[in-house]
Amino acid sequence: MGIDERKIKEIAEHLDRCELERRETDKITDEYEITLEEAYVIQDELKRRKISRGHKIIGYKIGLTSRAKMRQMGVGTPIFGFLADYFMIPNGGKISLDELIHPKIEPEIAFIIKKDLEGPCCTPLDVLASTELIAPAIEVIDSRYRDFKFDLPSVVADNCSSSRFIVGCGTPPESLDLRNIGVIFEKNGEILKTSSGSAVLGNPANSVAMLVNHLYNRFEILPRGSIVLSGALSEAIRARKGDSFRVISSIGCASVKIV
Ligand code: 0L1
Ligand code: MG
Repeated sequence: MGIDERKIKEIAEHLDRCELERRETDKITDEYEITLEEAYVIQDELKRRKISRGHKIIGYKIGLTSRAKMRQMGVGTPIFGFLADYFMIPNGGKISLDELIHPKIEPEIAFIIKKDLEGPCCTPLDVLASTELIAPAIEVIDSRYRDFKFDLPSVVADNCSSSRFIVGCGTPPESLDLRNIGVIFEKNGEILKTSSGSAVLGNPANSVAMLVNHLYNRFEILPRGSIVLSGALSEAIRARKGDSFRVISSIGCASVKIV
């Protein structure tokens, strides 16, 4: 490893404080040379800090799930972050802009997992067999880096810009073709984008299977009860005070207001 344990703790503390104090920072690779593996170790330390403050880890998110975004970042696989309990906002609820730095909103499809899932060879079929519900969701990303300017190790260390999320009512997956779940993304009652489940790596169950195999490589499983945000269905949109966002889909709706 290029950076030692002390540096890992220092960087995790710095990113944690930036989140808690709502302040931007330069990307960490401006100061340190960090590999992707080291970035995940920093993310683990960030998770450990939150757990030590009494928070629970209630799920995971997958980022960079469109081929275009992967190409832009020069990677062949998505990236993975965790969801802490305080990230979750009730459906139809409000988020105060003052709590965040420069939030952006993404429409997503969430999975609620009913049976533990374990790699190393998890498939989309395994994911569906272990999923209780599929639900429309909204992810609020809020990179701690100035102007969302980062490289791959920096964004992974920063828990993949995770910040808040909203999950709507769910539907069991049995009767669904996930590729064809139609989704309308609205801001203040106007349609910003229409898309379908296939925008996430061809099928959002693919990205969840990749998450499970990634967790296996880190000696972890995806435990039952987890919420998984499978990836953005379209480009993230900057949120301003007074904006309302809605994800309307054939399986239900999720909404949030920024106040
Ligand atoms: O959830 C996402 O797809 C975002 C991953 C991190 C990259 C970003 O902040 O845009
Ligand atoms: Mg996302």
